[in-house]
Amino acid sequence: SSSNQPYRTAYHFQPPKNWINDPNGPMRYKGLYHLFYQYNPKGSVWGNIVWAHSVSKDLVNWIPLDAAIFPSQPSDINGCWSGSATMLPGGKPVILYTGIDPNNHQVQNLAFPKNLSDPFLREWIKSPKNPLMAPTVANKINSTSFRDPTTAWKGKDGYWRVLIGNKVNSVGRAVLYKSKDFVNWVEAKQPLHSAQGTGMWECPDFFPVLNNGPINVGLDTSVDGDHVRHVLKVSLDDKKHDYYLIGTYDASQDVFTPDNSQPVLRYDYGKYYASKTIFDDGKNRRVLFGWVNESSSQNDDIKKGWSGIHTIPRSIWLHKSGKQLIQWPVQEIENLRVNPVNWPTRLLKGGELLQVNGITAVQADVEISFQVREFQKAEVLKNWADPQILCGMKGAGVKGGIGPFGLLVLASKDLQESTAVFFRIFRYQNKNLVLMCSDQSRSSLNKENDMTPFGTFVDVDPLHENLSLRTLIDHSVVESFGGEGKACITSRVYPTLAINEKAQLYAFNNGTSSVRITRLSAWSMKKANINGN
Ligand code: DQQ
Repeated sequence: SSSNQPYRTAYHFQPPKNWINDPNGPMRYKGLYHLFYQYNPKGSVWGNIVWAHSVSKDLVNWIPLDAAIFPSQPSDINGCWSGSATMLPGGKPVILYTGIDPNNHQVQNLAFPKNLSDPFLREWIKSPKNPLMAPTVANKINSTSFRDPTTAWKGKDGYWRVLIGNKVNSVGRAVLYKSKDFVNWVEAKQPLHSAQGTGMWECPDFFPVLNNGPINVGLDTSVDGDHVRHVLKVSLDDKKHDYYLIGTYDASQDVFTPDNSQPVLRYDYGKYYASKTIFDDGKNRRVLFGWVNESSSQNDDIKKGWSGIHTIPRSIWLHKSGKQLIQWPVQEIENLRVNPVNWPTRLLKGGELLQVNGITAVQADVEISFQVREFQKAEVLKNWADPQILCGMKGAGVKGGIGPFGLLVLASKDLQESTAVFFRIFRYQNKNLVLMCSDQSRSSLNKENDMTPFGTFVDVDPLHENLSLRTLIDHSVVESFGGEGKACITSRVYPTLAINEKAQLYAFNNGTSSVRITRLSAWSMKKANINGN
């Protein structure tokens, strides 16, 4: 029950118990969404990995099915690690995944549905030719750094292409393989892309985005042409963050040239890893799935009997500037909204704290927008600083000029516990620089949790635009979207006082300047039906 399990989520994806990590092979088949995920059937720490399987009509409610892919042949006998689905012509899905073989080498395997007329795709058959890609003496691939095949895309020459994450010394690489029949794969002469000093590239993802297109419109993974740009996402094992590069894909040479040479942009500046996207041909959008690990101690995970959740799936597209991606929770999640609270426009003075009454603050969706009108009092930032470190030094309790202003979520009555999601505006090189923080340093009286604050700069000029924040609150997860999806930060928190009906929500301003709240809309969120919970 929720009284002894206060951290289980009500509308974020999780199984009833045990460890989960990466989303695997998401796809849409016969109108149903399929989500597989790395799962330990035997406990709440990583191990014994199989592909657990759930299906959904709406990306919100999920029906659990039996594990779809589990160790059964030499090429995966020590584990079925991450991989992706591809739709072959005629609407036939196939899965490429990493198997761990008897020598603990990482190899790539193919699986296909036993019965295409079953919309649940319950049973999967493995190719007798597995493994299809393997480290050999000849290819010099490191057998412990060769994993996580992408969704394949098809070139105009009729060849399928797939990327496998890899490293050579500290050079991260997206190794490219090509095939005509999806069974016989040949390594290309060079990787699609690589970067010095980045370490192992886990869970690569490679997809086209519309250049200067309408918001929220996605493309099939094989689409190419002058109207698109390409995105390469890699999960950096050394940093445990998902980074992406926007660039140009030269299909004739099979080379990707990013606009920035090193990965700097992240999908999420909080806790978020091993994500992957699909093209959703039902709604013509690209949808992003990602894993959120716990921030609690392993002992606490064992005690509560589970570990890991997924974020709300996000629509993802290229911002009109061409410089960054935009992410927004899929619109279907709004079907869980009930009992709206709307505030009239109002001033939020320096030092003010306003409670948002009338919602279930432990399980909520909040949208708030701020208008800044006086810029004189902005704190001056003399030297560039790492935004996460800035958020650590200048938490919600540190008074500023313009800001900190934002939300206190999962707050206890006396504010002994709260998580602060807020903005602070600096003057830097004669421009306004917007910092967004998700500060969980005061989120719990239990100091066993990792409570390091998160932060990023948001590319919004508050002189010309309102500054918006949307936060999805769900017991132990706080998923925030600043600047209409320009900056995302996901936090895990474990309050001891602000649990269930005791949690409260506030808007606050701890700067000296007033700011105007131009919008506050908050909803209680209904519980979703997730895997029988
Ligand atoms: N998780 C999987 C690997 C992948 C890693 C193993 C990323 O395939 O590289 O559970 O979290």
